[in-house]
Amino acid sequence: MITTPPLSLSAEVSDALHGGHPVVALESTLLSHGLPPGRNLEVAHRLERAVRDAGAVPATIAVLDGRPVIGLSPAELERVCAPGAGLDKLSLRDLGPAVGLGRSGATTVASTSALAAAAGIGVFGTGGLGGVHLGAETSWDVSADLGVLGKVATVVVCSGVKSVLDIAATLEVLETNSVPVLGFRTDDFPAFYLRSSGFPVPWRVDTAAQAAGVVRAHRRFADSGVLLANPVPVESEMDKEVHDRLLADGLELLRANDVHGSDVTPVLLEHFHTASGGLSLDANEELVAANVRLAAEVAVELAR
Ligand code: PSU
Ligand code: MN
Repeated sequence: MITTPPLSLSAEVSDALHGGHPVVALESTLLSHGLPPGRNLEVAHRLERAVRDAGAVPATIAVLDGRPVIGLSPAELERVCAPGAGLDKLSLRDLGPAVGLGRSGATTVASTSALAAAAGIGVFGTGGLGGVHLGAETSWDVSADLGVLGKVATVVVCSGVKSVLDIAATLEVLETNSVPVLGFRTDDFPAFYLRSSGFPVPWRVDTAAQAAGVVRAHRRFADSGVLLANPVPVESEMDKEVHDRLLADGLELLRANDVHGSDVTPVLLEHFHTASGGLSLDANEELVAANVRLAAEVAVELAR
């Protein structure tokens, strides 16, 4: 008989879910593939603290030795963040193989959303969403994050998508997938390090309670997710000229080294972090921290 390991929920997360308390899912790819070792563990702890301070229980998600873990223990968090952890980046298509073969890996927005929903967690805070890559008309590189958001009833709080992506096309695909995009206290869709991508959001909310009201109403009409787009805090936004230069160099680096597919985001992030002398790391950390705090506030509203 073929058996699949069940979800491994931490006692704290399990108790919170049974008691109807707010829980916020957190992904592990941004830690293992998006931030340097050392810094990633500090950020991981900070994110969990931010969720707790806002009155919710954090559930950081990863696959460890074939077990889908919902709510990593401190030791498991250290393992995911360790230098040379060598974890695979697991999108939703990779969950079956990783679990079936007993492997370990970090979860993306797509796989974290799916695992969180399976565990009964409906709110998820992260940094940036995957999207439609520039040149997708020939490469077909469209992140599974977009398709999964179209199918999983989750709320993803993020700072939009990076300008390395085709932002107009990404917004179109979100529309096709019936994913409402809400700007939090903004009329512009954010571009990760920058507060504005130059593209408007279709809807704006100004409070967590309003966001929760929209989510509840959306649930009556569709099973798709909701994207709550929260711009990087003003004081942490990158200088636009520096950003544009790093982006142009980064795109050239990707071309020169023939980087494709799931390696694009990690390679580009690494380039930004080194070439900006750490400025982009600070922006990255601050925006994720703000997003998970907002996610917790929305989870608290939804649990009322
Ligand atoms: N954007 C970021 N940082 C990240 C990612 C995206 O600014 O770490 C990660 C997220 O886990 C996201 C994934 O779900 O990359 C998308 O990868 P791909 O484009 O290969 O689907
Ligand atoms: Mn891709």
